[in-house]
Amino acid sequence: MDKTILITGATSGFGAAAAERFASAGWRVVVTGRRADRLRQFVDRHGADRVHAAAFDIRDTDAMLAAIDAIPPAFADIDVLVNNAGLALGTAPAQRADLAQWRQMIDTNATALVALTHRLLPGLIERKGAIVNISSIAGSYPYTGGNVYGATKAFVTQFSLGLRSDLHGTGVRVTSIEPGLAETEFTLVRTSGDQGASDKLYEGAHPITGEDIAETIWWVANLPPHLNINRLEVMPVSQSFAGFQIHRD
Ligand code: NDP
Ligand code: 8X3
Repeated sequence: MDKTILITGATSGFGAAAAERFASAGWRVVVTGRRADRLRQFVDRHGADRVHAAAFDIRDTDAMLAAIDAIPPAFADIDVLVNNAGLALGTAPAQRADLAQWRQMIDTNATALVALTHRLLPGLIERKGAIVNISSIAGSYPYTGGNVYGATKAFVTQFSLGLRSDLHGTGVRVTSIEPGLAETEFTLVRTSGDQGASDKLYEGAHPITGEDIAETIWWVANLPPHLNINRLEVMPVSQSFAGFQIHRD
């Protein structure tokens, strides 16, 4: 397979599973994230001829641009960009939320995603590549405490649809994948390391796994070139919809 994929947030969860999926199938994979040790382990497992690791904080645009410029020639022609790095922080309602956490979610989930996409777009157009954005059901269905996290994901979904429109005629494919309850490090991060809360949330729910979403990304990226999946909402069978809340005097 003579193709290259760049996956952000490849140190854990969906990103790590997707990196594994594509590297195992013989793609060249550029993996990014802040935890350099995990990226190095991935290179050690698959070999430096198949995997290039770029460790940076994606909120730091200069560091991100420098890391992209430093990608070795063998990995520089990126065919598929997976914008996966992201996080939720906190579950407090807006009136009790931490503004710094809100800013971190916006900077990571929205601003950084836009900056990286902007940097890679010319090459993706040249190669008729693909962009896969990891959004969330939280971008479509509001829930208490989801406030800014949900808003960043609504942004990701709408940005994906806008890109589709702008890229009309270029052959570049754009997909917004919108997962529901998935067991990764997501809840550990959201709760600032509360393993008990994370275990409790997923217990008995048979949540989505990293491998499930990796397989979804694989499917989307390997469809015949005349097909584009615009939006893909994925939930575990155990998750569905509930009603509105009503406050009474
Ligand atoms: P994880 O916490 O397991 O993985 C998140 C990844 O994002 C990590 O690799 C982390 O790398 C990276 N990341 C976070 N902040 C930064 C940063 N500032 N700079 C660089 N990399 C960063 O969670 P998931 O795999 O679940 O999350 C992946 C995506 O899926 C996110 O966008 C999330 O919002 C979305 N999602 C998750 C769902 C879920 O229920 N799990 C459901 C729907 C969507 P590192 O810490 O090494 O920097
Ligand atoms: C993660 C899904 O429902 O926890 O994006 O917000 S949810």
